[in-house]
Amino acid sequence: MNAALQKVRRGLNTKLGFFIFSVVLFAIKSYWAYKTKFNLGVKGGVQEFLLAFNTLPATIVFLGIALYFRGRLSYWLMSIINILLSTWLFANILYYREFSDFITFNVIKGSGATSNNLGKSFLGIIQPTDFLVYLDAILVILILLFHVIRVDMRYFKVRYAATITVIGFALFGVNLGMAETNRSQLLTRTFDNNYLVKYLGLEAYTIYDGVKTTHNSVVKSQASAKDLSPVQRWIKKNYASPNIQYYGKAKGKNIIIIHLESFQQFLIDYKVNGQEVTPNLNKLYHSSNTLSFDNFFHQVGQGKTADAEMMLENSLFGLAEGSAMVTNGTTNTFQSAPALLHQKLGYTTASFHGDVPSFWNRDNAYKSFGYDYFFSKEYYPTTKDGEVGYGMKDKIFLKDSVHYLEQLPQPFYAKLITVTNHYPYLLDKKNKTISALKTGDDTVDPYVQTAHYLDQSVGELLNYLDKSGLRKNSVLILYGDHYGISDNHKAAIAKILGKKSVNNYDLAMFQKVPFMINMQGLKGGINHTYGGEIDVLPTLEDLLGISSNKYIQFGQDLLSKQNKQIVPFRNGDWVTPKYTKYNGDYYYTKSGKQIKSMTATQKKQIAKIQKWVTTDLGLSDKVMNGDLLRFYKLSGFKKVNKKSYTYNLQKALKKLKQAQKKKKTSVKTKNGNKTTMNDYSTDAPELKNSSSQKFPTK
Ligand code: GP9
Ligand code: MN
Repeated sequence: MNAALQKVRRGLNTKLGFFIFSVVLFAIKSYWAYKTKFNLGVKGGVQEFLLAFNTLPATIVFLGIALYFRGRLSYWLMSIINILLSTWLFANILYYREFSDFITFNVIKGSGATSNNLGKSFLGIIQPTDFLVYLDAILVILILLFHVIRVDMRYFKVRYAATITVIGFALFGVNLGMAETNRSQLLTRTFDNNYLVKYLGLEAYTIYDGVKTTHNSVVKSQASAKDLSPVQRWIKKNYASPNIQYYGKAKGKNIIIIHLESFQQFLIDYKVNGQEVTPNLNKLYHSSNTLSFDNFFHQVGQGKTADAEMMLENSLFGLAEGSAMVTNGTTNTFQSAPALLHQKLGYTTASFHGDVPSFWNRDNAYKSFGYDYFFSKEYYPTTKDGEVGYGMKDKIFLKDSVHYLEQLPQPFYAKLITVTNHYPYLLDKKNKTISALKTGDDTVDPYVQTAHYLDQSVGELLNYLDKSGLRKNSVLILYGDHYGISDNHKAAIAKILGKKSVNNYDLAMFQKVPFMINMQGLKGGINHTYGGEIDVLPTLEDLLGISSNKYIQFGQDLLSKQNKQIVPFRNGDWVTPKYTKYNGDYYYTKSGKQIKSMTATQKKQIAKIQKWVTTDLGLSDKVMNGDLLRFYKLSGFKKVNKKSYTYNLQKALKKLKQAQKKKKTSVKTKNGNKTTMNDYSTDAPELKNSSSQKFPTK
């Protein structure tokens, strides 16, 4: 035994021995992290093997860099590289916990837009065991500091170092080969980052992502007008012509979009201890003047809220990675809802959000979309204790938004983006008026409490709309932007659904979010059409009577009889009324039964759906990545001039004042220039002495 230990020690006293020791520790650590910190969906022996094996090549190559250096420097360099790689792993663990995905260069590039807030939620989600990713680095450093081993000062030939690098690359070759056999087109299909990490490891994934990001900027410079032809053909072929029963029914009405943050469909009619979580939304959902969709899915990728916005404003998908609003929002040309409605129908357009304007690059992207106004946090009075998580509490936000809403010349298109019902569902005691769930998962349990708060906030807004008379000439559109409970919380989801466990079918159906259109005189009811966020704009265009197959939009009017009812998820999975594909498994949509072996006909049908989904997403990506709308002349539409928009507080307030003089149709003007805010009542405890609220004037 002693002799063996001696041998190990002697081995560690050589540089090569120390290197191997570091590599093995790092590989074990990475494997541990893959197994416990991520949800990579490893299935079968080959994948299990690769998950362990893929930790080696990159570690050998990266730590091996130190071998090219001499003496002590070489040892310390190895430790520094270890710390850097570990930090990258650490960052990914945190990011993954929030977004179920890995960090991409596009996310980093856009971090100026998101960093304001990410820190806040990350602090709340760190777990003590996350720090174990530094364990091996610390161990190695202690060994060096306390001279447990001798530093091998001998010259390590470059030839040997190069051999080790080559071994690293060769092992990577083996890794890639095995991965490709198990999963063909791994690198060409870029739908899922989880696959890349599962098969190739985090480091290889990162490098791949870097190459792709560089490639993307090249793509833009190479794109040309002729790339539009396949897109136009596709759009024409898939155009679903409007439904005469609804066509133009909302003409001239204000459009009020209420963005329900992280709000899932299961909350509708859901009860906790016999108490309805969302009584106001339930009422709206069942109203005979509301078109409510019960097979409507979110389709966001990493861009979450931003992707939802991108789809709703443009009927273009977000990207497979990062947020299109961040990477392309500033630079691309768009033909978005605000600009269309303004140019075609004379709408005043505004977005409202109680967060900083830079988040998701809204302050730039909204200009490209043609939003006349963007009322972000700085436009609102500061209320003591008035914020939680990402921004203003919904009750305060919605109430204070009316101050601007009533000043918008009508008809207006206004989007109110709530935020309190956002992970990790923080809310102070005085605002909690329903019990938490009892799934035992601390991040899931308070979800219903913030959802309940959001519902009350919407209830208060609806009361105001009724009282002020605004409701009569407005269409309300409500939608949940994406899931609130991610797939990582399977046990809790099972409890919520009253099941023992959940499979991929349950998870797919768990991606449903509400979509409601409410308007006096609208023939409502629960509509079972399968659709998603990409379809909202074409549906709205139908209601406004401006539907056209000339727009480059990828959605289909949900009211159209020709709707195809194929709902692509951003990662290439999909739902149709007949089949569902989620995480590689197939199901019958109606019964939820898994399709284990397919008949030849089924194979054909499913391949056809897959092809449609891949083409749809692929062409939308072409438009986005290639900035193709810059080449597209939409008749009767003038290219948005971003420079003519400003969201600077002083300038915008001045502009709003002038606009009301020019077009005397705002609610306030019509009310004899008196505010209608007295029609708004809220029980927000923070606003008990609301007379002291001061809006910025200049
Ligand atoms: C922040 C908010 C959150 O402004 O919109 O975005 P999300 O994290 O849901 O994408
Ligand atoms: Mn969101």
